[in-house]
Amino acid sequence: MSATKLYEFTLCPFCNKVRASLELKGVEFESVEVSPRSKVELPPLPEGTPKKVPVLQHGSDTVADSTTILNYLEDQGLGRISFRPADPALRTRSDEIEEWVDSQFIEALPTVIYGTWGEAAQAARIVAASSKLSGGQRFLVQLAGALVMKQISKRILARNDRKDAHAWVRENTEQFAEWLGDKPYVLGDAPCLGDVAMHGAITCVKEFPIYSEIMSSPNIAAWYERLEQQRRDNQPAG
Ligand SMILES: N[C@@H](CCC(=O)N[C@@H](CS)C(=O)NCC(=O)O)C(=O)O
Repeated sequence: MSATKLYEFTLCPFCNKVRASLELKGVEFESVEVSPRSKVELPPLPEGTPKKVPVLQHGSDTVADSTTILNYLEDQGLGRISFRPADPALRTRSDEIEEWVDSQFIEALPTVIYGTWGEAAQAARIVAASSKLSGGQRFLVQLAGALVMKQISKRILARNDRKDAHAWVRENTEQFAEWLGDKPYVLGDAPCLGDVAMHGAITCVKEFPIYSEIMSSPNIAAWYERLEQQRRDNQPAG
């Protein structure tokens, strides 16, 4: 049994943030896919913690919320790299960018994962492939999930006064590309929590049409590949 477990949904961008941090750091972990409705797989959570994913279990610690988990991994000094800048001003900026990824970039993602029938069907296929249900039951549950998410996606667009989901995500990507400029990472020569969060969020849409639109920015494509290379290089042996 692995000492570190990540409880997650395959298509949850917050979970992808945590997975990105663990993989980039080279921390060995076991992924536990959680059933979206019952969430029976989740371990007992600290009192008052919402029953949401991601949840990380490390030894006797159970930690919820993607930002709290990323900071927990830094505090524990787990893995081969630290993503927290030593300089206080850079650390504040790194936290701000990480927060922007949550509140702006991830806010828009459901609208390009479930926004069209084609996207919702693709989402249903991906979720079905990672679920433990079998056959027709699996298909029906995932289809129902995709239909609900399609409605949620409409509501997200309305509350943000947006009509074109893809244009919205492209705009957010351009904002990140502007911060990145010609630097290897968003704050300079070393990746920070902002890079990790953005890398995880983009990985979440890798199998959707928006991914190629995001990658049409040469700076973003080169930056993403730089982190991917680190992820591959840091894979735990075994
Ligand atoms: N602020 C939390 C948000 C987590 C979150 O919203 N998770 C969603 C999945 S993307 C969830 O578990 N939803 C299930 C539910 O609300 O019942 C974080 O950063 O981890």
